This record gives sequence, C-alpha cells and structure tokens, in this order.
Amino acid sequence: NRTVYLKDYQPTDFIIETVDLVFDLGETMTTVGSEIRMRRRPGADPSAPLVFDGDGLALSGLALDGKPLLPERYDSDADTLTVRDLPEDGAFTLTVKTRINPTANSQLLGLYRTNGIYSTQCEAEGFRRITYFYDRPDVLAVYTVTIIADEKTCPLLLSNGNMVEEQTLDDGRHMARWHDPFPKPSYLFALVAGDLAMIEDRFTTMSGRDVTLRVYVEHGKAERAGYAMDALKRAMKWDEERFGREYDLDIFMIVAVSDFNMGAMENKGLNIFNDRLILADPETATDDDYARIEAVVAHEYFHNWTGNRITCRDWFQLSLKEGLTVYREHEFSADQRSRPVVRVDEVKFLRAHQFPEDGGPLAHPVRPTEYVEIDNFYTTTVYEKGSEVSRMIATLLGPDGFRQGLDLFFERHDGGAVTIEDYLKCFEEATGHDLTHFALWYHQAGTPVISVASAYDEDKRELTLTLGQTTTPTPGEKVKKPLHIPLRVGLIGPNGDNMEPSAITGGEHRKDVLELTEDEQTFVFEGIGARPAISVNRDFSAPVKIRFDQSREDRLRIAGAETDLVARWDTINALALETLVKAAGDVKAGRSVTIDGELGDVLIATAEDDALEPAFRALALTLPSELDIGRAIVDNVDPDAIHTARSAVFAAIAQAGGDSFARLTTAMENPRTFSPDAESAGRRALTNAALALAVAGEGDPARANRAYGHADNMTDMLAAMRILAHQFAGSAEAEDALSDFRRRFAGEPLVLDKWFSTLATVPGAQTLERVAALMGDDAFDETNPNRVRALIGAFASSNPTGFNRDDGAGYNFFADFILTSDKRNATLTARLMTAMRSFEALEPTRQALARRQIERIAAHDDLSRNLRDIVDRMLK
Ligand code: HT7
Ligand code: ZN
Repeated sequence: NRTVYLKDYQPTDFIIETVDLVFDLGETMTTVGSEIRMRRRPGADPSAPLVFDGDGLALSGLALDGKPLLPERYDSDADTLTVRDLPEDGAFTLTVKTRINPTANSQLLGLYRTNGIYSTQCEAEGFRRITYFYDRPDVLAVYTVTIIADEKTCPLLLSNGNMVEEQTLDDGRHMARWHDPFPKPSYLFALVAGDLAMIEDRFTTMSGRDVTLRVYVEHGKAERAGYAMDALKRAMKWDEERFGREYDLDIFMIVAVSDFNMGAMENKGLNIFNDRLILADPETATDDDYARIEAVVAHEYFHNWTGNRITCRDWFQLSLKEGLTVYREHEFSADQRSRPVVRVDEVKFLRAHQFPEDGGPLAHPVRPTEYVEIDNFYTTTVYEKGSEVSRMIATLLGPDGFRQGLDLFFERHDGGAVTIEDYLKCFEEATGHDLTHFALWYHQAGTPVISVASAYDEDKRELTLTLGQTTTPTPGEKVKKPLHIPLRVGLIGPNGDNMEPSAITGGEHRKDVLELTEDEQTFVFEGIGARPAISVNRDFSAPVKIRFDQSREDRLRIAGAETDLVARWDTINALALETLVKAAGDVKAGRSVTIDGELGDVLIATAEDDALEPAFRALALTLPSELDIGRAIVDNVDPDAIHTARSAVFAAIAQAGGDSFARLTTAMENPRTFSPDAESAGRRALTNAALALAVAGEGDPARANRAYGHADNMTDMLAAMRILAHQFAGSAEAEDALSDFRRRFAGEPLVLDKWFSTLATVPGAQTLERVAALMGDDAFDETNPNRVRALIGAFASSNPTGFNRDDGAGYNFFADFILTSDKRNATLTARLMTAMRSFEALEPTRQALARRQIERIAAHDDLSRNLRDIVDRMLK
C-alpha cells in the first residue's frame, strides 16, 4: 500500500490552463473526451514526462496538438498515463479519450448512474475515475463541459458555471455546454444528467447582482425542497453580512440524489446533495432533519469561498477548507437558532465522536503528515476539531481580529491553493498576534486534559487557580508538548451572581479568557469578596477535558445559577454522568443501584424552569446515553451493566418527577400549523424528553401510544415510536406502532431509514436476529448508503448491548457484512468499520471476540485500500 507524505509535496511539472470535456453519456458506455491546454511550468525539468493520474481507466485515444501520438511517446495502464518528449516551452494541447461504465460504478465515486440519474462525486480522487488528469487540488484550470445525452431520459444536462449553449441533435439526442470562468481543481468538477423536478428562486447580492437559484429533486418531491431553498437564501445573506462574502456566478444549483456516500458536495455552482439533507416536510422530516438541512446547505454554500475560491494546496491541508467551513456553519446555525443550544449540540457531538477518535487507534492531527487513503481522513478531527481550532483563534483575537485576519486571507489568497501556514499568517499579520505556539493544535493529536486546583484567601480577597495540562500519547506520537489553550472562566458568587475580579495576574488573559501555554500555571483573581464557585471552560472555549475535584455544593450552584448556559448544561450533564458511572459500577459488583435525590431535583427544577428556553430544558432532561457512560468509564466497559444501570437511574428519576414529567408532556403549546423554527422545535423536544420519563414512571406505554396516535408531525411520531420500541420492546403497543409506521411510509425510503434505525437500536441481544432479518425487507437495499447506515451503521455504532453481545455474534455478523460491502463500496465500508475503533475499551471477553473478527477481516488479502488502512491502524 502506498503512503503519501506531506514532506514529499512537489508542484506539477506542467501547468494546465483550460480543460474542454465532452461527455457522450451512455448507461453502460460513456465516452469522455478531454482537451487540455497546458504548458511546462517555468523552471521545471525540460525533459520531465507528463504523468497523469487514473483509476481503473482504459485509454481509447491520445493526441498532441490534434495529431495522434505514436505508442513510443506514451505508456498507460489503469492508474497512470505517462507522456514523453513534450515541448520544452510554449503551450500545447493534449487530447485524452476514455470510455467508462457509469452503471457498473457501485463505488459512487467518479461518474455513476443510479435510478436513471447520472451524477458525479470527484472529491477527493474521483475525477481520475473519469479521465486521466492531474487529479490533485493545486492544479486549477478553467473548464468548459459539453454533455450529450438522450433527450427523453436526460432532459436535464448540468455542469459547473453558466450554460453557454444548448442544441437538439440527431437520433433524439441533445447537448448542453457549460463554462465555468473560475479556475478550479478537478475535485470540484460536477456533472448531473437525468429527469428531475425543480424549484427556482432568485437572490440579489450585496452589490446588486441577480442570481438564479435552483434546487433539483426527484419528481413528486418538489414541495419538499422549499426549506432547503429558504436555508440557502438565508446562508447567502448571512455570509455577506457576517464575512462580506458575495456569490460570484449567475446561477447556483443544488441537486438531491438518493445514492450518495457522504452528506453533500460543494462542486462549483452545482452542489450535489444526499437527498436526506434536502427533502423536508412536517410529515416526513424531524426537527433534527430540518436543523441538519439548514446547516449542510449553508456549509456547502460557504465552501464557495472557503474551499472553492481558495482551495487546499494538497489533501494534508483538508482542514483549511473543512475546519473553517464547519466553524462558519456553526456560527450560522448559532445566529439562526439558539446560540447556547447549538453550542451544546456541538459539544455533545465532539465528545461523542472526535474525543474517542483522538483517544483511539485512528487518532491523527488536524493536519496529518501522512495517509494511505485520503477518503479515510474526512474525519471528525479534520472537520470538528478543525472548527474548534478556528473558534479558538477567534476567541484569542476577538471577533474583530478574526474578521480582519479572514479578510486578509480572502484578499491575499483568492484563486490560490494554499496551506494552513498561509491561513495562520493572515491572522498574525492582520492583528500582530504571534500564533507560532498556537499552531501546534494543527500538528499534535490527542485531547488535552486540564487539571484545575483552587484556593481562596478570604483575607487577601484572592482566588488562586492552578491549571495543569497533559495530553496522553497517541499512535506514533509519544511525547506531547503543552498547547496554547484559551480557557474561559467564570466566578459565581454565593448568591448566584457573576463576580468580576479587579485584576487577574500570573499569565496572559483576554478579559475572562485565560491563556494557558505551559505545563502548569497559576492565575490569581484579585478583589474577590467571597469564595466563588468556579465555572471552567465556559462556552466550551477549548476542546479539552477538565479534571476538577469540585465540591458538590459548588457544582449545584453552577447547575442552578450559571448564566453561561453551555457551562450550566455541562455541569448538569456531569452530575448525571457521575451518578450513572457509579450505578454501572454497582451493577457490575452485584450491588443494588442507589441514586441521590439531588440529581433528580436538579433535573426536575431545570425542566420546570420557565425562565429557560424549552430546548435547553430538554437538553438537561436527556440523560447521557449508554455510549456516553461507556466513554466515561474508559476501559473494561461492560455494555450490559451500563444498560441495567442507566435503566435503573432513568426509572428512579422518572419516579421522582412523575407529576412534573406528565404535566410537561402537555404543557408546551405549539401553533396549530407546524413550524420548523428552533423555538417550536425546542417545545417539541421538551415534550418528548418529558414523555420518555413520564411513561417510564408510569411503567405503562399508554401515554406514548396515545402520543403516537395523535402525532401530526414526524418529530412527535418518531419520538413516540422510539419510546415504545426501546422502553417497551416486544410489547403489543410497540409492535403495532412499528408495523403501522412501516405500512404508512412504505413508499418513503428516507422515512423508512428512521424505522430501520429505530429497530436496529432496540437494546438487547435479540436485536441482532431482527437486524439480520431486516436485511431481507423489501425496503432494504444494500447498494444504497443511507439504507446501509440506517440499519447496519446504527446497529454497530449505536446499539451497545445488541452489537456487543457477549457471544460475539454481533461482531461476526458485522464482519461478514463488511467483507461483502467492501467489494461494492469501499468509502462507505471503511467508514462503517470505524464503529469498532474503540474495541480495546471493552471488557476482556468482548474485546477478544471483537479483535478476532477484526483480524478475520484483516486476513483477507483483497481488501480495498480504504478498509485495509482502517483495520491495519486499528490492530497496530
Ligand atoms: N467536501 C465534501 C467531502 C465529500 C467526500 C469526500 C470523500 C468521499 C465522498 C465525499 N462526498 C463529499 C463534503 C463537505 O465537507 O462539504
Ligand atoms: Zn465541507
């Protein structure tokens, strides 16, 4: 297996100016003509051959300046095209012809045809499955694309940029030509052809330019595209107001397809989306779906500047576009919705996905230095931790400093393919801050642990805070250095008020943000009249773990009075987690589970506090999941003990707050007509969190059954069905609701995904048999990534008791699936496989059974590069 190293980066020997592509689309045979105008790079070796990338290609024609090339001038195989004796200087045109089969392309990378639609996915290295090219992000060219296809089956012919010509041809065929004036790398190329419905709108940019907006979806689904269109217009406006970024083409198109490996793709002017991130109406989409659609539509749109106008020099710089764009997306969501609730969701996601990645065998820095398969580096570390790193820059420089740095970045690098160093330099030059030490966040893997110790001196009116930092070793990186960490700290007085120190000494700080730079530092807060409760890492200012042996009294004060709602939630959550971890220990040791009344009191008081927004109250009422508890236990994890413990704690809280929870299930008024706005969604979230507890307290599914029957939107219906299926598994009520749902949504694959996932995550050993049987369901299609993720992905990654059966049958089943799936779709399969990355945290018996199955997979010598890379790193 090849390994690619950052240190080996070299610019290409040739520069490409323009690319003219002609696609003659056929279901099993598409011909691709590529006319490339290029020249040798000044200073490059005058005898160097041209070496283009390919992947599974066959060359069907090659010419230089219109003349066929003699065989001795070139070599070609499936993966490479090498051309020798090219002009030393001056431009020339190379014509390359290939033939490809889009119907046989089950990898969904390159050009593929499913459900009658031709579409492309070129990031990261899919363009080389279409034609031989310099398939790398630092080769930017101007593209003109001609598409020829049957007019009846493909009335729609789309590519990047603006349409410049359309013509009807003989034999029922037609053609369209598109020209994209913005130089771009091949990974941003896109083509879509087929028969789709469309909605259209317009947007006037800040400088008064009129832009046509179109969203294409399957016929019959156009009414479900309205929310995505609305989100797009809000994103366009927001990017102008917040970052001064204006859209640059005359048209912006989104196409929703049902077979897609990831969420969406930011191709220039022609974003292609997984349809689950576009289609929404109240009957089929939940509030979470609406929020995700808004976020991803914005994310892909924001890439137009962060990713497309300025792109990455090489794939090691992936976080330059992804981390920054996630940060922009997060800020957009915070402005559209409730800032603290959005932030809490981000923190939960980071802890559930990125922290385990950073603490396991697949840990890597935000900017890796080597990879075997780049597809495997579209990770939560590159995306979400990368976003946190940009957020920390904003915290250290302040909002104005961050904006000045970003303005300089856009001005200086527009049209370029750049590095993370180039990005950081802009902030340094715009603000005068030195980010040399801070840059280590990009290069060092692992989650720092901050230890906090405090001492209060009443006579001196001083609070002393001693902060230490350590990062545990990660694969290939034994010694860790201290990072530059911005830690926002709040002091809460005895009456619950915020206390303002007269001065802070002992180290750099920006208002309430302490700048940690060493292994250990002591900060002194002066002018503190009473011993405060200390709230550390407000707003989750740094992606770190906090170790603070704080008194229960102080934590209860924070849980009840902290004005920073992120820190308040964090403390409530930590109190719950502590109880749950202790309960799991009790179960494991054969003791009975006891819970102190205080936790119930805090949760009930928060849920009932009308001064707080319902969405926040719902968050407080949602106990940490079994997976959260397992992660907090760290090692020797027994999923069955965790399940028993969590159920007991849940039941005890449900008993304690029975009346409150029952009342809350009807207390939240929602307007008669459904609205997906964040406030209404928050009310639904609180109602449904209370419903889960109310029925647990009652020990009777009746209330959930009624809720299922009355539900007039997917959020409420799914919540009720999940409660029945998970808390009353096997009951007649649960089975009735599940079969009603299956019947009602028989023609709605995206809704059936929710049904598959609900069933796949029913706790307990018996779920494996059901999952295996569901693979035979008419609606299950193993070639569709959404279906596979909904059933197999949900089972492996979100059903700790079912998947980790103590006889190892879950692992065995999963390994069998992985081995067949790998042949079909390597990108998807390798991502599924990461569900087992934390197997070493399991108790010894399960750990051995899991390892055996991973080793069984690894023993196959015909694995895809994607899967080979993941299993090898997991077993290292
Ligand atoms: N930039 C896009 C990444 C992506 C992708 C990567 C590998 C294989 C398939 C893929 N589909 C989309 C998505 C984004 O982050 O915006
Ligand atoms: Zn992205």
